[in-house]
Amino acid sequence: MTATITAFELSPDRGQGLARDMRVRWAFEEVGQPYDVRLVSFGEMKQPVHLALHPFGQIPTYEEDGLVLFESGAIVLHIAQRHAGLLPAQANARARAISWMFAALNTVEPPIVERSMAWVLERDEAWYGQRLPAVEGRVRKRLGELSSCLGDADWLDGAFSAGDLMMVSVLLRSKGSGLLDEYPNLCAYVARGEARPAYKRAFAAQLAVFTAGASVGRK
Ligand code: GTB
Repeated sequence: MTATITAFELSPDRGQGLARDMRVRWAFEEVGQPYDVRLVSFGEMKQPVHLALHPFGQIPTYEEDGLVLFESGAIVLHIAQRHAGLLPAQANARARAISWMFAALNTVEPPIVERSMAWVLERDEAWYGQRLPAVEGRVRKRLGELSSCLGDADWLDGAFSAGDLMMVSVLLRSKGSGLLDEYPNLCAYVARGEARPAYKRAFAAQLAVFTAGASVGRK
């Protein structure tokens, strides 16, 4: 049975691949599995039908054969565990790849999201300029540590894995702030992720949603 995921009917990023369905699409493409997408509006996400799938009324969700999942990390892990291509076969290497997934979501993503939410919600506040250095300092701390750990390796732990998929997805969100540019090896790492054919297919698919919406008059 083909899995169905949910995505924004109208993504605020205008199809730049920053919403969290992108990482799930990328995972499906890496393992060569088809998937269906059901688009939801902001209003629909808060209605009982969607809340039955996602307790917080968000995207993405995943449905397949009676199984319903939410949280992009859990969904990508599920895909990676069910299909070859995103997790090493060797047990310790597999556990390390999963550690990198959690590191991306639990350690690196929070300060990046905090920086991005500060820009979206607080940039007109008088105190924004005073707060920003501390917020950016927290992003720099994590990017600096990650940069040291990656060094000149292509991927975080040997071959490309779900850990890299998640880390690149998270880092992409910091691209617009300019902070990523301070770490050339991380920029190159993200570029390697974006150059993967599976990433390109996933990006094109989510961009097509925005393009189709624009052509029928949505803004
Ligand atoms: N921890 C959850 C996960 O990883 O799945 C977080 C899910 C989440 O934040 N979903 C967001 C959502 O549904 C969309 S991705 N928001 C609607 C709501 O909460 O009501 C977050 C996102 C949105 C937009 C951009 N952007 O425009 O750049 C980037 C990321």
